[in-house]
Amino acid sequence: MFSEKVVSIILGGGQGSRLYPLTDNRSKPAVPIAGEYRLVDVPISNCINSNFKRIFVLTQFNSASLNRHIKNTYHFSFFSSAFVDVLAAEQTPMSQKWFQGTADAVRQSMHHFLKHDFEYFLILSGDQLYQMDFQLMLDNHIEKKAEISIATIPVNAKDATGFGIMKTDATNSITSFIEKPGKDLLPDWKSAVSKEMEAEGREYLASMGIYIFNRELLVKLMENPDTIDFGKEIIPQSIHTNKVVSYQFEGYWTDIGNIESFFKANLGLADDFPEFDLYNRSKRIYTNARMLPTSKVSGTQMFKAVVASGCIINAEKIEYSVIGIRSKIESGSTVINTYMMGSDFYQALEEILDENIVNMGIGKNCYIKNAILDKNCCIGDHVKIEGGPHLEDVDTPTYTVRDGIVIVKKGAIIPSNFTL
Ligand code: ADQ
Ligand code: ADP
Repeated sequence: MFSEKVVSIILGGGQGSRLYPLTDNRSKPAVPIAGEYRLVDVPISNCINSNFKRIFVLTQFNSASLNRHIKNTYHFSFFSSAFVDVLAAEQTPMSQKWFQGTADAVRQSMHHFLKHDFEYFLILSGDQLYQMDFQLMLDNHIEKKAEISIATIPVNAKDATGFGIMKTDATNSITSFIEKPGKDLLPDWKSAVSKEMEAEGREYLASMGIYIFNRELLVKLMENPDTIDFGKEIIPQSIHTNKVVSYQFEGYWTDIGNIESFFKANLGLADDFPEFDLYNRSKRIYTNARMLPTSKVSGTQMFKAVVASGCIINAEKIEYSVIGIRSKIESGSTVINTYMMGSDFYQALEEILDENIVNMGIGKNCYIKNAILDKNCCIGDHVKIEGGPHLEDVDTPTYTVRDGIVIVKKGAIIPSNFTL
């Protein structure tokens, strides 16, 4: 049985331009992370682990890979009314437009939610890495008789400008809120935090973009068509008229909304003790059970390497990298600081033996550093791709450079002897 009180809504992304080119031909929730998961698996798994099993994923465009992933992954018992449904922006007689923002996405989809019996909306972002028990947040919401709860986390001044920042009173009710304050405004927004947080310089209380709303209140707030975003309009307006409470989270949480943070969060999984813990049974992250064969490795020196299932690796060296499902890396190749997403399928043997075809994966004697290789990349022999601050941002048909990270696009063919 699951909690009948809650319907969860995952905001699966607007245009996804900050994650371009990973979002070029798939919706943001379908972006592969950590070698064998998709971004959307994180919030969905947190919901399931919290026993909130009626879940909607709102996305700006319908992608085949997202639908396939959800359909193949989240099966509930025939007798259960648990579900994960993808709702893509759609034209209706009432609305002809794409989702204009987070609140607008919820407004346009409201008729789907209200078909269910529930008391609370749980609203989540789709691009964050964290493991959180939302039931504890709901308990706090009920105990405090809140109308809206916002999950919060102390952050430092550098990060504070990218988040909603708030101040609270002694009972943790939110008294003021500012969305993404400029540097000049920051000094006014410090909060009293624990000694530990103060020592780390984390003195600003940030919104994690995770909200609980009492059902009737959110329905009422949605009646005003001018409210587009939760962070810009709904939350700042509500703190003056409703009881809005902060629920402080103590664990690891990171926003992975842009290429740099996405890259760091993935490579962080190769640390000795990753902050995002994929090995904890009670905080399990679910994904498609693909029944892939085990990975096969030969002659490779590996240092801090995360290797997913179904790989065939004959590389010379892999260092501080995440190697995704069905990856192939040939002999003599070195891969450093790289997230290789892997492949959607294995090539047929006759294709692999055809000398005129650049095979999927990384060929012989390549050197790949500071890069993201999207799914199904075909990298020839003797290819050198080295990202770093020396590279300017650029977008080509086969690769993009952002913040010194080279992103080889999905299915791109990089011919032998290519150098970057
Ligand atoms: P941001 O993350 O900047 O700040 P936003 O861009 O609105 O806010 O994204 C929130 C979530 O909604 C993301 O997962 C995003 O992909 C998704 N989203 C955005 N536009 C969407 C649309 N049109 N349709 C569907 N989904 C959409 C918010 C809050 C801050 C808070 C940070 C924490 O506004 O107050 O500090 O989250 O990350
Ligand atoms: P995954 O969760 O494994 O990434 P997806 O559903 O996104 O799964 O896509 C991978 C699946 O798509 C493969 O298991 C394969 O069945 C199929 N597939 C995609 N592209 C091809 C292709 N070009 N040839 C054969 N199968 C393909």
